Amino acid sequence: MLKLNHGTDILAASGGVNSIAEARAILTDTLDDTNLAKLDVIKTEDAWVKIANAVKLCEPDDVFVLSGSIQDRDEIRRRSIKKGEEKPLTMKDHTIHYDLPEEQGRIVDRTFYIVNEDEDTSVLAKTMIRDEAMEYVREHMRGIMKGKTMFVGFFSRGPQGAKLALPAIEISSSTYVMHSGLILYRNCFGTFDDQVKRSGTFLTNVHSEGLNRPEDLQHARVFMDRSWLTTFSMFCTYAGNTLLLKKGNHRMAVDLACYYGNSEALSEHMFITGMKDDSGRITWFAGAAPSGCGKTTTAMAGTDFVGDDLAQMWVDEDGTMRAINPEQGIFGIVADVNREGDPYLMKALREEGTEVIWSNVLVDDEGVTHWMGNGEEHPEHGVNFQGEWHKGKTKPDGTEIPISHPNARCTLRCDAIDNYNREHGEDPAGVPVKVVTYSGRDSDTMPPVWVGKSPDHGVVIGASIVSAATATEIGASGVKRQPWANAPFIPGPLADYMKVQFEFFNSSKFDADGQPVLAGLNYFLTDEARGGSSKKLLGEKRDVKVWLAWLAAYANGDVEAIETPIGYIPRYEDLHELFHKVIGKEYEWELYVKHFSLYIDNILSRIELQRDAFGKEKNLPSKLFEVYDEWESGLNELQQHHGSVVSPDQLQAFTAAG
Ligand code: SAT
Ligand code: MN
Repeated sequence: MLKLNHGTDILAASGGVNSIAEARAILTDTLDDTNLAKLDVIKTEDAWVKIANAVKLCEPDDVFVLSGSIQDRDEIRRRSIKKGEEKPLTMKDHTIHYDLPEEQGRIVDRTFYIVNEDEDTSVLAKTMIRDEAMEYVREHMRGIMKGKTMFVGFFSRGPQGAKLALPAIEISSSTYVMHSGLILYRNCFGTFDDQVKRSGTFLTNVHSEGLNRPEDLQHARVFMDRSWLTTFSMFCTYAGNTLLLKKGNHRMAVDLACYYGNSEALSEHMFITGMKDDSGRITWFAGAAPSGCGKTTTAMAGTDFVGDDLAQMWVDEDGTMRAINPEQGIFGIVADVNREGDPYLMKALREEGTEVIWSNVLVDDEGVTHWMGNGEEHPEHGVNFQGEWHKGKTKPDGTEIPISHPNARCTLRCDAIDNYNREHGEDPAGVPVKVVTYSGRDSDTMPPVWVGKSPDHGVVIGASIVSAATATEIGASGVKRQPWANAPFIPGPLADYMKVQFEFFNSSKFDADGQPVLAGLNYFLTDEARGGSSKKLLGEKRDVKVWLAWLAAYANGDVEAIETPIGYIPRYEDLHELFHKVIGKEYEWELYVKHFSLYIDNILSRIELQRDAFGKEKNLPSKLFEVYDEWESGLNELQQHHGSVVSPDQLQAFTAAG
């Protein structure tokens, strides 16, 4: 259980402001008339107290309240360029921001949940005891904004009024962070009080980049105070560490859904997208994937895109599962974004008319951006995430420096993307999700798509996501477990989260039509793993549309499927037709056999890996192991009849006979 408002409130204890009267006195003293008049719109007293405490702790020279007006937005952009956090590019409304070369991603090793002595947390989470974290905040954030302006913005994580939308305050001395916030989140300055009343709470985020020097990075920290719904971030700039509306608040949303959501709410690391068929029917999807495993690509493959990173989902009174995107923009990896695979995104990035903040890509002499895998010609030199760059430039260890960092990003609003469905994306009612997908990066085991036989099986598919390990993470088996692709953001014990997953998807409130189909997806099977000799993938980006189209057809009862011990897989004739119809591609039988034969030894050892790892966790629902048992005994029986590699036609015959 998570106890809210438990233990010392670090922000309040560090700032020393405990009443609205004190808060008013301090803010009246610090803010100029214009900004005080803006803040007067906010009636939520607790918000004043939080802001006053941030002022007392960080000691900024002045405070800028973001009203969300066009003038205020322009002012943030202007200041960001003046301050040097962003530089203008040749394309109108495009800017470039660089994070320090050593801070090109989430600083997982310096990210901690602040916990009370008596609290249970996930074994995967790094935690720090409240008193120690308070010491750290006091020592390192005291006066961190001296000589700087503190910006304060009011945002809604979700369409305003939506059941699971959460209001949040973002406080930062970084213009880049505030500018990103304005693009990625819905400003709710004028309605903040109503949003707080509706949701019963709000989240608070306090960040400062400090002097933004490489030598300070060792002191950089990201703290999530679970009990007081407050985050602290210091000495860093990468948005995943600083714009805590994103992953910082996602972690709190996971906590709130898990412990206060009555098993009818989920907060997931998922895209949301729709597939429209010939009749005009849209089938809505939500899908989990770890960072860098095709989540944005899948989202964009839909005809009706809604979100690419996060989803707040609930069991609705109308018997459906509903999802909203807490964000209104994308902070997307640009590596491998190209015309062929991502036409809509490329259009928004390469044609005038969209406001874009680029980060950590190469800028050439003409002020044009370039990145790896963009399918365009690259310049010989320019400036990138590590400074001056020329072709062949190497690091001290001799390895070549790529043109852009693999985690280089673009920040833009969803409605700049042609397939964004604004009507549904902005609807507080959310979209009714029919299909939930779970995918990772699996080179040799699971087929491109398979459907769980029951809600319980689907939950276990989600629990069993894996991704290829990076060079430094390779374990005995070379794969990294990524439960629900959400594990880095689950603060409490995994057992609590898993229990809610089982209860949610088995909810009796779903009507027959509203019960979502839960499926696995895998785009990363290699030729090598299916008897070939190359490491090439057995597929291409555009195939994603077909996998989604098949899932939509399956979920709507338009196609039959082949039953296997681990779930249902597509029939050849349906895929053959869909490949033609959706992407005009001839889908050969030989490729189908490679895609959908079950490699039983691989699957069994994968189940063993999961069983061993989960076996070390406390109090997991026994259902998890029961589903693994069921899969294993089915696979063993199949193997006795057909050997270790079972083709789809053997599977069909086996089920027919069985
Ligand atoms: O670094 S973040 O987690 O914020 C971005 C992402 O990978 O989704
Ligand atoms: Mn993400």
